[in-house]
Amino acid sequence: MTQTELKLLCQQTCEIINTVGDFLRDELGKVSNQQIETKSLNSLVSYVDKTAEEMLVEQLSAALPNSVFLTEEETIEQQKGEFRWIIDPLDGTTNFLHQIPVFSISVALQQNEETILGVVLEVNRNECFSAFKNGGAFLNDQPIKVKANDNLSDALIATGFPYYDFEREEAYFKLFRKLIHDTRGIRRLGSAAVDLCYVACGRFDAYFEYSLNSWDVAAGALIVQEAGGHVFDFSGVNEFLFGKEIVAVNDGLKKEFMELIQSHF
Ligand code: 2AM
Ligand code: CA
Repeated sequence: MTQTELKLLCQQTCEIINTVGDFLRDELGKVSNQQIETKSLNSLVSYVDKTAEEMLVEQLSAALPNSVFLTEEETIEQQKGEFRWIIDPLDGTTNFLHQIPVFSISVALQQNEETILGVVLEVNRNECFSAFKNGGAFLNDQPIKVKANDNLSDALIATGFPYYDFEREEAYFKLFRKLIHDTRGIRRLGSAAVDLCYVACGRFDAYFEYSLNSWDVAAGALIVQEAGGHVFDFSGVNEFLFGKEIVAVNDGLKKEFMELIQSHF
């Protein structure tokens, strides 16, 4: 795919994701307790996630014929192929169901298993973050950059608390304790895709979490990289997509923050 085609597809993806964002906004507050299923410990889903996914699959298939899908709700057969969309139709389902205003839609496109496009819509603020490979990162058409900060004491850190996998909680909370002393503070928004986009646009300096899935991070990770930031797994290599652990950090704090992660995990 040429850069021009990729740019066009990125714009189309933003338009598609916006129509699904309208649907999520319309459904907010309408889901009854009987309509909520528990997939696994603390992992919730409703018709909203599934319908949003079906809307995305239909429109993205039309935008890129012969593409295949890896999706959280598995409303379509999960396949591998040259062009594969990795989709979370509602990232932050718990927030959505509790009417806490941080949730998003995350769509990434891979070509031969390399991520080439990422779009995340933060629904409540109507902020569309996007990036394509070697094309830079954008927030509603404005270019974005990670924060120029190399001072840990001035850094605002995002994380996700463990909510079902408590195997590494000791290491996690030891690092948490260190960070509340050594940084400006820690936030837990509840949508990994939004956390990553907030690192990309400089609102957060760094973000770390474990036990995530590829659809939570695929789009946001490219957006961070294209905004001049870095994304790793906890060991400092590139296995963040399927490795179930991720660190995103601005350029100035890369070395110091990765040393902190590696000394705890
Ligand atoms: P999801 O809403 O798509 O499942 C943040 O910790 C990440 O974990 C989110 O991206 C969210 O993605 C996922 N998650 C799933 N269940 C959660 C829960 N009960 N509390 C917090 N995050 C949850
Ligand atoms: Ca989800």
